[in-house]
Amino acid sequence: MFGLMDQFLKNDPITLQNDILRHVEYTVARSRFSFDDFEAYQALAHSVRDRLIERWHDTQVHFKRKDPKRIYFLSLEYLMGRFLSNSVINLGIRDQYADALSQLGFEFEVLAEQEGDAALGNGGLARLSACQIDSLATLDYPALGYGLRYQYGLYRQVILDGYQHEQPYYWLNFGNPWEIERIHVTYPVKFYGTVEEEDFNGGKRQVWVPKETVEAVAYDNPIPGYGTRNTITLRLWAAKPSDQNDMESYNTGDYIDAVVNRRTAETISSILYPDDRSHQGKELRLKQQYFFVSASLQDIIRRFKDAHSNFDDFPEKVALQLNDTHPSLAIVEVMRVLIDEEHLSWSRAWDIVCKIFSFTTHTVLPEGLEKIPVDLLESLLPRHLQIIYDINFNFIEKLKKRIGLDYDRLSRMSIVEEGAAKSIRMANLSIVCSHTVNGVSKIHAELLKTRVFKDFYELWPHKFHYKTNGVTQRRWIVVSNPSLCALISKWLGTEAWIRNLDLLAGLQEYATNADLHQEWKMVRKVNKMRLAEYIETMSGVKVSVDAMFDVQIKRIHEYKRQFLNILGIIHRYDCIKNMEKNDRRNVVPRVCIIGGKAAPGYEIAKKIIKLCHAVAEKINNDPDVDDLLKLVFIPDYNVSVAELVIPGADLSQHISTAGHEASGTGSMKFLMNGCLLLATADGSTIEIIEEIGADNMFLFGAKVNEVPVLREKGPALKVPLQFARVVRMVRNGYFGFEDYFKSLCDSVEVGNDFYLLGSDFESYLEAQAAADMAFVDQEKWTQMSILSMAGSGRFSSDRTIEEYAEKTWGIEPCRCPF
Ligand code: DL6
Repeated sequence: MFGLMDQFLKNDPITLQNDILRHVEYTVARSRFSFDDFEAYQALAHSVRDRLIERWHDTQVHFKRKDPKRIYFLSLEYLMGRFLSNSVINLGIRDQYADALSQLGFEFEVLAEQEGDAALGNGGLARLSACQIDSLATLDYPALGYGLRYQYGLYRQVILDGYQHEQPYYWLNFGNPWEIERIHVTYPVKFYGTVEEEDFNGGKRQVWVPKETVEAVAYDNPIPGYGTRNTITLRLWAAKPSDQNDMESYNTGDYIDAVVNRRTAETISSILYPDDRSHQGKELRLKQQYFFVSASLQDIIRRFKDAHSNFDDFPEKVALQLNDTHPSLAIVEVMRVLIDEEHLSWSRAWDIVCKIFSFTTHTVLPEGLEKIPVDLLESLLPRHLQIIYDINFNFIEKLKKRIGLDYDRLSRMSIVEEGAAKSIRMANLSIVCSHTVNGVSKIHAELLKTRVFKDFYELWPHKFHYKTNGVTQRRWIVVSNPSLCALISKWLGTEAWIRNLDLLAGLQEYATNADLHQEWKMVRKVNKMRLAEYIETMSGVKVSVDAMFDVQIKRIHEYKRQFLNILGIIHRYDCIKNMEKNDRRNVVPRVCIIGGKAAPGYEIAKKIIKLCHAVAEKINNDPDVDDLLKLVFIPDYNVSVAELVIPGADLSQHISTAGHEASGTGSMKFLMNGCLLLATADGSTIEIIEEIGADNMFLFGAKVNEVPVLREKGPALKVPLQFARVVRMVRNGYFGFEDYFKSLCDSVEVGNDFYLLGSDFESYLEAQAAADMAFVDQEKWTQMSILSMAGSGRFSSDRTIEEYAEKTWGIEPCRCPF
């Protein structure tokens, strides 16, 4: 069957050109004789989408026929970025499209720039989901990702006078050719109401009588694998009004109100919550979580029932991955559906639940652990609250038998947190009900076992594992750094590394090869020129590509210590200013680049952004330093900006206080692009050291176990004079705005410096000085750069996903035949 239908759509330049023109005329509805870049992009995207759909259909048919165990990946956030370049590369038809377009008078790269980012997430967790979806498709796993189709993605960051302002990002304004609306795939999702008791089979049972219904409509985004025909689905749900609510209003003649009320249904999927630190029990957030979980489970159960009649087979066919606690209501919903709708006994339902869920946590911060107020749950999902109480009762009874009446521990481990405001601890619920709890790096797993979830680890050590994060080389080398991609393939003599990143190790033997050095430097220079041009356009600052490009791009958080970076820059500036003119010749020129968004309500993070601008203003306009030091803030950091910045970076900073970054994935992207790391021994950096060696990086700072000891010292902690001096410069208004920066300075005063900027400052400066020295010796630097990228093989998300598939989900590849 596949032989006959293979390649229904051809990919030769003439066919592609006709295809694009046909879409200009009939999809975009512009004349094929006159259309602009954006219209050309739209037509191009539709032409690519046709090819995606063909493979996607074939994959779904194949999966249906084979009926393998599937992994359902539940995540409230995905930072997909742009689709065009990634799609044509994974489909293997980028060059054909580039040829076809050039004959039509368009340039592929120019059209690719027309696309906006799909920014349906906040930070690391959300980008990780996107990388993992790419790997699931590439490795042929029978997978389906579920999420929410927010109409407002992550806010746009606008900088006015150095202050961050947030602007809504209505990303669907110009349409979205990459999704397919499935109007026939809709499910009712219910809220509110009461729980009634009714007679059933000679006994009693609880029945939820909901009060409000919202329809979930599926929007499918085909995700192509690389080097395979497999194209899997990312299914995002949008909320639409349901006719079921309105009958009464219409009957009472309240037509206008009824129509206005319908519109409120749509708010459920309208907006992404913009804070990645904590969620303070907001009703809309809970509605979003349940809406997405309920629709996804109806879809999953419908698919299972199409081919099976006995729920005891469910764990043979279904694995459910909880991407952090955000989707953990899924556990309760499966219990409810199995008991209340499918009429299974509690113990049969519980047995199934315990076999299907795995949970990955992405934080070590206590404020990152979600809690849902009981009164909110009681009003929105009364039956679910009952089920949670029952799960907790059974758990605590069993626990008492294991550990006795240790009330402190029982209360710490309880799913229900007692107190003035009673709440449900979603992490405890997820651990109790999942067969596996995964951390995202080796050190993160250790912290989970010894600190965050110590009680649970002691009870169930077998549940605790880790899968070190990874990122996809398709996006982070092939799409974003085409010249490096070509160079690697040339020197390895194969493109096989695009599916097997371990092959990069083959470059180690050429680390001192003069020809490679020359080509390497050329590639890096071109990428730096591209970045310099972007910097000038964005900020008006001209930078020299001979300077070291030193980058820190990530969400702004106190623990990520962008403030430490800025204080280091002030120190560098201060040193240059205080130098004799002649000595300035020995200074290694630097361009310091910082980018990232602060959560809208995170005051200190917003002050860090303002400080960066205030310092930049001073330095960039000081003729004394000239090209020796520049500081630029890149606004509105997102996936596409990262694709441009990372290939142009010489040095990147990953400088969180040890024990705070669960993993970190930015470092992996920089590493793959031959950028050297300046880092603390935190998160996945510890494993990066194992792969490339401490000699090829610039490490500094307190180790994880030293951090609590240093904190204990409090006011007795020693901080270097240089630190006190640079903080004083900020405090005394050297950069202006002294009142505004006061609380920021207070946060690092001795005795108050929770993130230990002061005690790490000296070793931070030493690491920076070592980076300067290494940069002077360009041959040595290039060698370190080659060895960094050659050692990055372990940090492919393909490796992570294979580990999940084998060790956690128990699934096998299911490859669609060509
Ligand atoms: O696991 C992906 C990513 C880690 O690399 C980061 O270290 C971690 O901060 C991030 N967490 C989040 C928000 N977490 N929650 N919940 O993005 O996850």
